[in-house]
Amino acid sequence: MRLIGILRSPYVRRTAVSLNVMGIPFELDAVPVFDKPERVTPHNPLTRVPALVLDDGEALIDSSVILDYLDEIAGPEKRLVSERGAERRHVLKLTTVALGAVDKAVWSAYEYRFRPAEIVHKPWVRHNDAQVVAGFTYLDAIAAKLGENEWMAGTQRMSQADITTAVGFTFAQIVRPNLGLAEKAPNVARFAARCEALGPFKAAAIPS
Ligand SMILES: N[C@@H](CCC(=O)N[C@@H](CS)C(=O)NCC(=O)O)C(=O)O
Repeated sequence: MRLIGILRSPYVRRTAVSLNVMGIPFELDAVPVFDKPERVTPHNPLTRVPALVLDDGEALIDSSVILDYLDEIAGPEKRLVSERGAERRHVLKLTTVALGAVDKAVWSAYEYRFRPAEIVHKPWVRHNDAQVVAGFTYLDAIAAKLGENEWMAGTQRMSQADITTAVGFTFAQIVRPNLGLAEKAPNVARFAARCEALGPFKAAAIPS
């Protein structure tokens, strides 16, 4: 299978890290979507990444949909969101908080990236940034209680909540450095550093 998109995208990266954790081989096709949209559109009518092109040519789009498919093919021992029950709901809730914080960091960052400086709407940036901080503060209270080998949603092994939290935090720190996230969410910072030191994360490191 071929994963289209660059690892600087948190959506692409959480997919790549998940593939690594599950031990599913893939080829990364590092297409920068804004520079080469023509490489993405044939696989996604919205021209967004990630897209995952399967060996038979079928293209899956949107990281959450791709991860759902990967959980399906990985089987019960390797899936990153439990199949049912309270554990599934808890993993999905924490994943959604982390992903929402990522979305909001993207929205703030895009405001500066795509608008001329004189029409950046600061109240909107502040609104989004507050949600980034709120999301990671919520996760911080959970990370504060974790032992060295414990996981965010209390699962026996790493779940999607861990991957999205760590990938999301690393990304948010890069694109919103002025938010002081390491000080506001020190336990998530420590947890993200722990995850980033693991092989599946290092194998999908953000190129410098
Ligand atoms: N909900 C989507 C978000 C994907 C997304 O926004 N990707 C960005 C790259 S970080 C993108 O393709 N942006 C291009 C655009 O929206 O025009 C997912 O989880 O995959």
